Amino acid sequence: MIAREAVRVLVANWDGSYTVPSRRLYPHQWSWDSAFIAIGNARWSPRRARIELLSLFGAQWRDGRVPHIVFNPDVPEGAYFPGPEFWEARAPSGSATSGIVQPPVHAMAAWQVHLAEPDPAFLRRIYPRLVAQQQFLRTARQSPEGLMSIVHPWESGMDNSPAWDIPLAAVVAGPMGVRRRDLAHVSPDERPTDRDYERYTALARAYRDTGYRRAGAFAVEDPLFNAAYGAAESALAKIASAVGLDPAPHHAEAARITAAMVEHLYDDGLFHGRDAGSGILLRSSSAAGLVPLILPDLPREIVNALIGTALDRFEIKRGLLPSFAPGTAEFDPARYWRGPSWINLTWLVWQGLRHRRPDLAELLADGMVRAVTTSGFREYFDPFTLEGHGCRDFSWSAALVLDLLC
Ligand code: 9YW
Repeated sequence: MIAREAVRVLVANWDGSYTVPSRRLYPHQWSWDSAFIAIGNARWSPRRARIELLSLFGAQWRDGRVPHIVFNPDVPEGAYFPGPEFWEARAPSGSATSGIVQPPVHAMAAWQVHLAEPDPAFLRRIYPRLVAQQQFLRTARQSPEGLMSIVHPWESGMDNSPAWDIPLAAVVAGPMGVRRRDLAHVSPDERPTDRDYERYTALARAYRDTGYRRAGAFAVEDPLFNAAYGAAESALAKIASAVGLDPAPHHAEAARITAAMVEHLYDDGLFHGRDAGSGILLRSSSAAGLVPLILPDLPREIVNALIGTALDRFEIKRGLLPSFAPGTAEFDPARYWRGPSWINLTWLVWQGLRHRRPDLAELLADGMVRAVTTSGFREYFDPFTLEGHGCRDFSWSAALVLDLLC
């Protein structure tokens, strides 16, 4: 029943070659959404999942970057802010895009899509594009410590996480210039504030004005982003083997980034962001700090400590992972990435626990199913009451729950 409903949402949000995250709030193609959506679509239409990923990589830039939004030219100007007129960017394919990226979870998705229905031709097509995506990060975003930086909170995928409060406060806010469109669809208490948006747009404008080359006032090594990068290398190793190429460089790179993360981003039971400019660790209680559990080579004692934190500070025995630890001053159970549970974040940690603590993974799987059964495929959920927030019929909530059920 839930699986059938999930497929209904994915079908309703399909636009011919990709799936919108939500019809009204997010009417274009988003990068990491497409990866999660492909993982779900692989369960009932592997062909659709392959098309989803290939269409996203069709808008890859010459430097290898995969833009965080690919705009649909048929959507009226002004339906989404900031739209193509703000970003002023175009992929070699001719598509209008943004100029920033999102966590590189796509290699992981490509491998899952292949597992659902083996297709070496698909793997051969997507592999060089996935490699180029990683190469862009190594070339444009790597610090001397070997970690990858994000240059905008939107690149973390967790826009208004309290983890960014300090580095974002250093950004000089500019005028937004245009009316926000999100508030036409969802309540202001569930979204980032106008002050946040003034800083987001100032940062994006500054990056745009360097031709998307030089970071502005925000450069942070985020644990979720770096974990996704490392997990991508592990997935690329499997893909390389499947297409008859040498997996060894990918294994080596996965091991290297894992070690660098443990050395520079880990402290006291959790991974944290680090300011790439000052090298200062940005200690916070974001659930992004648990996502390195997806790294296969994480040392055993770190795994155990993360599990301890997940149990004590994130209370995952309740079945849902809050995006920020309850019991902190910043925690807000209804405001976007400042506390609510998100299916993608919970799914990533579920992946990390599956082979290490199947008992806990099962609790999270049950919790995700309970959330959507109680409140529908909402964008995010109160981690205690399971009340749904944000938009309805949200694609990755449907896709990832479908993955769990199959
Ligand atoms: C925005 C589409 C995106 C997600 C992000 C999430 C939100 C707001 O929605 O971003 O306008 O881009 O924070 O992770 O990809 O679902």
